[in-house]
Amino acid sequence: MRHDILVHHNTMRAAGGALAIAFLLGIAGTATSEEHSKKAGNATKSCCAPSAADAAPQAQATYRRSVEEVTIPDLTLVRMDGRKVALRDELAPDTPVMMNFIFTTCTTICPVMSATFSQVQEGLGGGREKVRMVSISIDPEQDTPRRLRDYARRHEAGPQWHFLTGSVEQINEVQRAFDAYRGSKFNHAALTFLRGPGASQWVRVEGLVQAEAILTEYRKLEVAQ
Ligand SMILES: [Cu+2]
Repeated sequence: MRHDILVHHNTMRAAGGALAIAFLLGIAGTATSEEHSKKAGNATKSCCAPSAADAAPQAQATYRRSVEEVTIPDLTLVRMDGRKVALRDELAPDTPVMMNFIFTTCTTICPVMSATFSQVQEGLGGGREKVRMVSISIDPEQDTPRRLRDYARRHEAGPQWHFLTGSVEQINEVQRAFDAYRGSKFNHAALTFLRGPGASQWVRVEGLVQAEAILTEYRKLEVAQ
């Protein structure tokens, strides 16, 4: 069961304003998670199929926030350094975690989300050492550890930011656990998940959010401890 809250940033930037409003029109007023998922799915389709929305995806100031219980699947994935790692260790319970799903050849929302994560680590400054950032590829057949390393370098990922891949089945299982599975990589949603140390609940942020929003959510987690 999730409790959805639509978060409005009063610092909405002029450049992002129109997009944020469009985003609001797209999802505002959804009453249930189910309906919301449907809308999120539609939004995703317009993201990755050729359409006007493809032109220039930008981070937005408004997003949907919910809190959910997630059972992390007991899987061994492959990190970009080639090492096999237990997903449950990568999402270490004693460390705050920020997580997203991406694939390296995406030309729509993933580059934006990765640029945002890059800005988030920047914004954390020295505090970045405390956090674990995890990007899981939803295109494991293409995204070899080597490709992930190149991608990480492009986004100037620090040592706290891990990229994971695995088999298609494994990756689908992880996505299902986070209610992020949309049938194929061409139909994926802009989602960021955050969890405080030792917490079982995850904050789910839906939308192509700005780094500032993720930092705000992260600080809330820190305060909550
Ligand atoms: Cu993408």
